[in-house]
Amino acid sequence: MPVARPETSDARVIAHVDMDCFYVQVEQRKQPELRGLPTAVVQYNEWQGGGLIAVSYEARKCGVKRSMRGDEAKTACPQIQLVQVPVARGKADLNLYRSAGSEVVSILAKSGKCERASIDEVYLDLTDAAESMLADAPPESLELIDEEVLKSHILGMSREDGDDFKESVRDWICRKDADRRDKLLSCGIIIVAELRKQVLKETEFTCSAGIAHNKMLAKLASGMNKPAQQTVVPYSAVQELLSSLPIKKMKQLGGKLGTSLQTDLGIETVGDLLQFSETKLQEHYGVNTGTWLWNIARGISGEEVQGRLLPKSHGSGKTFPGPRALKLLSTVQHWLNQLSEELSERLSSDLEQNKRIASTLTLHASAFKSRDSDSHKKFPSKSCPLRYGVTKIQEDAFNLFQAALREYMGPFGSKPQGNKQETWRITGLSVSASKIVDIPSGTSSIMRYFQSESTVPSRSAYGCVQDHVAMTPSASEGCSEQISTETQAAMPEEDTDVTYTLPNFENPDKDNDLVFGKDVVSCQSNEATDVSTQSESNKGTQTKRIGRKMNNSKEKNRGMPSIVDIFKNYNATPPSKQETQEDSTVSSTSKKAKFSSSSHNSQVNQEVEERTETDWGYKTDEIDQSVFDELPVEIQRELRSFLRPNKQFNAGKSKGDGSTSSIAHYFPPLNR
Ligand code: TTP
Repeated sequence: MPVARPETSDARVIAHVDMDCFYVQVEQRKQPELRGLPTAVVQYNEWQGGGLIAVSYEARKCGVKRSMRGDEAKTACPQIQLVQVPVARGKADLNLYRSAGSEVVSILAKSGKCERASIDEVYLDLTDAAESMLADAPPESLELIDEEVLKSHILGMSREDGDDFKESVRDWICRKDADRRDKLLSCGIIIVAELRKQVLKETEFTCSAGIAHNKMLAKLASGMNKPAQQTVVPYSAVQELLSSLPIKKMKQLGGKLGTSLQTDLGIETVGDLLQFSETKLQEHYGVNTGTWLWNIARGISGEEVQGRLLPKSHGSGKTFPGPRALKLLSTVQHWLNQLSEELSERLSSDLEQNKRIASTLTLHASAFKSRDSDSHKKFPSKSCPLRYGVTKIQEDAFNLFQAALREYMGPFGSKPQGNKQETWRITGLSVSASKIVDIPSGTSSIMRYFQSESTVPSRSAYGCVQDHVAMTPSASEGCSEQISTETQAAMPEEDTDVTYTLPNFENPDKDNDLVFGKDVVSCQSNEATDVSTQSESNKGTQTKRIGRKMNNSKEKNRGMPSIVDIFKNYNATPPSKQETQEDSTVSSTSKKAKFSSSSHNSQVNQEVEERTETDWGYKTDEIDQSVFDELPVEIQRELRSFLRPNKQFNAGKSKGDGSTSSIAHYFPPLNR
């Protein structure tokens, strides 16, 4: 079967760097006496010794696995050292690990475009650095090649029996007759080995890396030889690698799609996908996913490394498994308050350190009903515009929860149906903040405003949120529930030592503390910005938006942006005509890769979707200035002063033209 060659990505050099048993290394740096010993990090709860979340390679040799609990691990490896995750607000506190991850990122970011993919993973685009090396000091000209480079695993490298491994690697790297793509990869191998040594020297952490022509292959390779090693995928080795790669091991195929490929198409390995035409795959899975599958079978991925050193979202979550499931609104509210407090703290430091604000608050939960024929019904995720301030986040999170609960329980709510009492149990809760943008320069007092908002509650903790998180009629009822639950807010005993949290590992932003599975990710993509819920008063015939200002002029203002939306959508450099033209002239293969990547991701990965959103600018008339009322007077004045010069400009330039000016014209360019 002919294999289409990627035209755009095969001359790139991409690395995926993954820290080895990361939390264990962080703990071992803190307690050096643990180095070299079988060690595991456990979640703080005491049930059967807590759940293992990171296991050292010494412990892995004794048969200890991450799925074990502490007691099991001790049975498997009596000498194991168990270290507990730090705890704050009754839940795991991952700040220590987050900042350790940032140390690594700051070292790696010096080498090229760097994307922080999770708490301990980074993608690097080393193409420029590799090209410079190839031009100035190509590998074949080097007299000495570092030992770390010579330990690299090069997939498909031919070696005669008895050949010395390191000599073979040296020969491969220094081949004069290699094609340009492999020569660039050779430079990548040298650069990455040097970076890993630097990380070790400066942080004491070891890491492993994958080096290939695209992100997908680099990520696959980085896990192939661990710890403290690097693996290279030359283009010629791609097919062999994919032909034996179990379909579920591929990123984004670990869930339902992977299962469907196995059961519906009888596919076991990624290479098996080659049997199917693109049309056939599209018939089964839709145009975009079909094309994406066709591409990955050939090792094609158009996904670019994004220059992003900071997380794309912040999240705080907790699970309540088994008997610890929450069953009272008051306990749900208690935990939402804790989670919101942590989230607010992280938002404040992001604002202070990085001058970024988030604009969407999302609530996820996992739940089950005690007596329910529809037991597989998912607890809906809900979002609304994010308001800064602990109390506001707490209020909004709880209101979102109540709106979601009503939808989950259906029209009968928790009222008895026949002689059955419908009850719910919550097994996981998380709040997250997304759609994070830089604050445009020149808005310093706005920043001060947000900063003070994040610490000073603006109103009673249990007041109804109606101005920003506009509620459906049914949701407004929730406010009275809220007040009444406050009066009985004593914590029932079973919920006081609730269990562990897990970071989000399906999501690219896995330094969220908790994820409730892939389905939530897709749920979020449906509902993240504009949750529509059925209005009871309209008996399901009309949908209403949660998250817009509700006041007397609400009809007029429907769809008008909030103040954070303005920042979110603000782009100092709107796409130029030239960029638009370039887009329309890319080659068909690269177009395919691009299209496939972005459209597929809109379903299973939000990254590309978010990238395109920022290319949008507000028009003057689209800015509902009444949203400025959210802000203190001096800030309102500052913002209005941004708008005023433009009006004058428009008036002078061409009458009636103002409605077509983007907000980008009003702000000075960003000083990034
Ligand atoms: P991983 O990179 O998945 O694993 P790891 O770094 O521990 O080990 P490896 O060398 O195999 O890559 O996860 C990074 C950290 O995230 C890990 O050290 C602990 C944490 N983590 C959890 O808290 N819960 C989980 O379920 C997983 C998978 C990881």
